Amino acid sequence: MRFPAEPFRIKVVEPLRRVDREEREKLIREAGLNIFAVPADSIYVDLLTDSGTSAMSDRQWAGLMVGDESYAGSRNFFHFESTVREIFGYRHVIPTHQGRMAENLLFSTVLKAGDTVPNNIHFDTTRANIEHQSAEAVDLVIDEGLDPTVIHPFKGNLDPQKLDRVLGELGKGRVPLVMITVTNNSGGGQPVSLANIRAVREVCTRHGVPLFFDACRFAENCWFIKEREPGQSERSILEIAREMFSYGDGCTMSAKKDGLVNIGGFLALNNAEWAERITNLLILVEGFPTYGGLAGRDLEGMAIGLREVLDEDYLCFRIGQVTHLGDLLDQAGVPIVKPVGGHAVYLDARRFLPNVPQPQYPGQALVVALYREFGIRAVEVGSLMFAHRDPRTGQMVYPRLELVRLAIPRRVYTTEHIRYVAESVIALYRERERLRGMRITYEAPVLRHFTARLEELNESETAHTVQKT
Ligand code: P70
Repeated sequence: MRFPAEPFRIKVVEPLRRVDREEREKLIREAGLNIFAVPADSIYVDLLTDSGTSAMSDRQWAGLMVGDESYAGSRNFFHFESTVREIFGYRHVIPTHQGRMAENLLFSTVLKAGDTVPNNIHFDTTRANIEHQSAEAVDLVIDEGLDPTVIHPFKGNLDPQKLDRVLGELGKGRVPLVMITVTNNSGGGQPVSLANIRAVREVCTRHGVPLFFDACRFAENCWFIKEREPGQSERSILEIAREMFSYGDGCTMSAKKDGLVNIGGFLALNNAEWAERITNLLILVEGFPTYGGLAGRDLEGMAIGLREVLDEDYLCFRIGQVTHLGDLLDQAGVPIVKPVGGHAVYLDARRFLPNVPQPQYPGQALVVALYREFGIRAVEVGSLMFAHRDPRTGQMVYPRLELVRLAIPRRVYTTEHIRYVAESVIALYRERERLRGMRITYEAPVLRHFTARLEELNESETAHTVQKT
C-alpha cells in the first residue's frame, strides 16, 4: 500500500459547485488576478490554506453543544487551559481569536523600536507584527533550508551559529526573544529537529534570551521527529511535544492549523510579568481572559482538537496524503520543494517558469493559471508576499524562494481530489511556456498580497527564454 487510507468516514458532505472556464476567466479578471478576491463557492479544490479549513470531528461538534457561554469562568476555558498546560507545559494560557492576535499581544508588549527577533523563517503575519513595532524580523534558517533541491531531514532547523553571531552582536538588550516556527511554513513546511531545538536553547541560555515557538503545526513537526530523528520512533507524539516545548519559555499558536478548528488561537508562557501585561492588553482589545475573543464552544472545540491532532493514525494519513501529492508531481518532473513538507506541497516557481523573472511574479502567474484552467486555488509564497523596498537603500529586495503553495486542509479532501490536483498541475507544466508575467496595479502598505490587484503583461513585455522539453 502506498499510504494509509482515510482513518475516518464521512458523515456530512458539502456539495461542490463546478464553474466552467469562461466564468472562471471572468471571475479572476474581476478579482484583479488576486485569488483572495475570488468567491470560494466558485472554486473546485481550495488549497489556499490549511488554516481554519479543517473538518471537525463528531466529538468536536458534540463539544460545541456543551459550550458554556458565561462571560467569566466558562467551564470550557478550564478544559482548554488544562489541555494546553498538559501538551505545551506553559503556566499562563491566554486565549485569542487567532494566531496573529497572539503575536500582536506578545510583540506589542515585549518589543521596542530597533529590537530584533530572529526566527528560522518568519511567516508573513509574524514578520508584519514585528515590523509594526518598528523592530526587525531576521530569518536564520540553515542554508539547506533555502535551497528547494537539497534533501535534508530537518530543513526547518535554525542555524545555531548564525544565532550566536546575531545575539553576540546585539545582546539581550536588543533581542527580547528568539522564535522557532514548527513546522517552517515559509520554507516549505519543513520540520525542526529536537537536537536543533536543544542547540538553539543552549545559545539562548548563554545569551540570557527567552525562546518562543510559533507552534501552529507542532503535531506535524513532532510526527517528522518520530519518523526521522534517531531514537524517537518509539515515543508518543505527546511525549515528543512535551519535550520540544520544554526547551522554550512560551509559544504563540494559531489553532486554525493543528488545533483542528475553524477559529481560535492562544499565547502560552511562563513569564508572569509578561503574562500580566499581556492579559491587561487582552482585556482592552480582545476580551475577558477566560474567553479572549472566542465563544465558550470554540474553546471546547480547540480543547478536543488539540488532543485529536496527536493521534498517530491521523498524522500518518495526513502527512501521507501530502507526500502522495508531492510524489505524483515529482515523478512527472514538476519542480517542487523537496522533501515534501507537512501541510503542503510547494511548487518551485523559478524552475517551473524560468522565462518569467521574479519582478514579474512567476508564482502569481501559476496561481492564476491553476484557477483559470482547473478551478484550483493555491497561494503564492514569493515576491508578491515578501518582496519589499529596503528602507536603507531604496532597492527592492526579493525573497530567495519563489514558491506556490498547495496547502491541504485537514480531513477535507479525498485521495481522488488529490489526484485531480496532481493531474492538473502536470498538465499546466506541459503548457508552461504559454504563461506570462504580471505587474501590480494596486498595493496596500502592509501584507499587500491579501488585497493587491494585478494585470498580465503582454507578449513583448515577457522575456521568452524557456527551453521546450
Ligand atoms: C497560512 C496562514 C498563518 C500563520 C502561520 C504561522 C507559521 C502564524 C500564522 C498566523 C495564513 C494564510 C496565508 C495565505 C493564505 C491564507 C492564510 N498562516 N504563524 O495559510 O495565524 O492566521 O491564525 O492569525 O502559518 O499559512 P492566524
